[in-house]
Amino acid sequence: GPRIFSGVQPTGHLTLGNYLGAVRRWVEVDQLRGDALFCVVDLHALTVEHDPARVRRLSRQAATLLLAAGLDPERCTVFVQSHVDEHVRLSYLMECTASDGEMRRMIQYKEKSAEAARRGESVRVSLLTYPALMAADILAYGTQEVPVGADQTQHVELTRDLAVRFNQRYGETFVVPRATHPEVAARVMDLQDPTSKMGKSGQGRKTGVVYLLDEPEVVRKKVMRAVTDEGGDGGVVYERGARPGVANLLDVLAAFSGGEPARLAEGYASYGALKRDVAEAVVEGLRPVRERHAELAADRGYVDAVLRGGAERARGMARPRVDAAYRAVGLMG
Ligand code: AQP
Repeated sequence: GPRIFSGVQPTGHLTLGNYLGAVRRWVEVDQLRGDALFCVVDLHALTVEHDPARVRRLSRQAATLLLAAGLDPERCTVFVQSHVDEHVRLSYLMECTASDGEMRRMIQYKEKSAEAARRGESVRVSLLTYPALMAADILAYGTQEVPVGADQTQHVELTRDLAVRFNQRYGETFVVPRATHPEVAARVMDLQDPTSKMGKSGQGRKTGVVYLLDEPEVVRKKVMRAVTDEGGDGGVVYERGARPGVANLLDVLAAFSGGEPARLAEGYASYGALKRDVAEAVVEGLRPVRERHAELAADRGYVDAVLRGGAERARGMARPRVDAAYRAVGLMG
């Protein structure tokens, strides 16, 4: 099967967006058909103001959740980015391949640097160079496919550009990867602000964000209070542009129950009935993940052993290519 790589940042508690946009497909599709690596990308969590103890805690939680969701260490490689030095080694070569202009054009950089400025915080250099590290994450493994949510498209495009440029300048070294996205719910929106992506970072727990570890009662409340759009009396229609709140709920429902969001809409006379079904679908869909997480969280030894084994395997896969890249650019090796 194809070589597959993807990751999740320990910048907050994992969300329904992470699950539907990425993790669920890693479990149900990618680990079965490919030679796949999944990574808790902890170095990326240091690009914005962070609390060391929290990052450490969230990294362990994210790894535990990946296993709870069904990643099977017998079928794929699960590890923590900072355990494998090759990522940082290659990141530097990517910084030497990219231009500052292409880094500054990244939407995530623009948004997060503006956010830092609003809060009166300085912008870390690593926030700008983030895509170089992400390119290294992907290219180190000869990755062919990168299963991600729609928000990561731009970074994967840049990764492709860097791979092509490096190969042209220094000789064939990297595989040029492509992004893959789920058919529905590639971009789950915030329930309170359906024009923004449901995101995990930021302080405190947000009411528009469903976390994978939320209790069923909390999930129900959040969904029932989701912002909907004007005009529910005429029934429920799927219109992403004009009715983003309702479209988001229909996407989530479709992701769990199957079927087309526009078709599902036809079955509802009111927003209330739709929300009740969405709430139950999410609660039931996340229940096995939450239960398995509770079991695994009690077994630190198991999770640690998986991550140690994963890092060792990942290192073995990355090292030859990163060494080759070092030689190719003219380092003595
Ligand atoms: N809302 C989403 N809908 C669909 N897919 C999503 N992903 C993230 N949010 C959504 C996908 O999940 C994978 C891991 O994401 P990440 O850890 O890089 O992104 P994040 O949760 O958005 O984390 P941040 O950047 O810490 O949060 P915010 O945005 O709040 O600043 C990726 O495949 C991503 O596409």
